[in-house]
Amino acid sequence: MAAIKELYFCTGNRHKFNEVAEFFNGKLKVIQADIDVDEPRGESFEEIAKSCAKQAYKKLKKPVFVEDAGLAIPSLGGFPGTYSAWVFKKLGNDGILKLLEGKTGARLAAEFVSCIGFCDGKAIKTFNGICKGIIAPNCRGNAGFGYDPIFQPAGHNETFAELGSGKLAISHRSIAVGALQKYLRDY
Ligand code: ITT
Repeated sequence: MAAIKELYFCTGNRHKFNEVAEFFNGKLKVIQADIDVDEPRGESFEEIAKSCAKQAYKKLKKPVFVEDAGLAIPSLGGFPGTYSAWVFKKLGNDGILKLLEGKTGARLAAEFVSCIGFCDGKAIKTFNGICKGIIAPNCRGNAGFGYDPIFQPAGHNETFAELGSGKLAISHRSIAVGALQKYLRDY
């Protein structure tokens, strides 16, 4: 990683920040910037990430990235998608499990999506990560946050909340941050 030694991550979510900092493992100093940006409603993860990155740069005047993430369940039309934060507050994991009650097989398919928006005042770049899996029949595990107890990544018998730090090796967030890291290498 050449020119950039430290980078601001604009987020109010400490769990997301910790996962990203752990990913970089000191190779890049990540500084949390808990500043307010307006998330446009009804847009894609990508559009939200671009808009928030632009706003964050305007406020900080330093290279910064944001991440818009969420859970998408194809059999529910991609719900909760970009509304994941609001739905988690209102329905929680039990609410999602109720919506899927009695469903089996492919109808339990789900994916975690991460879109990172990076802005340095010259350009806005986005980096995407997807982790596919299924919604588990009940909440399992104590690690992580948000929907981690109900998400079982493909090829694993444990939920993200049971995998603990093992989440880092395969998560949507790690894939997107890995792409950002690659971009910064030739920055
Ligand atoms: P910032 O926008 O301030 O970064 P946020 O919590 O609103 O924080 P997102 O919009 O990216 O973050 O994520 C929406 C919600 O999706 C988040 O609050 C969690 O409930 C859930 N979520 C995102 N990533 C997750 C993950 O890795 N594990 C579990 N739940 C996750």
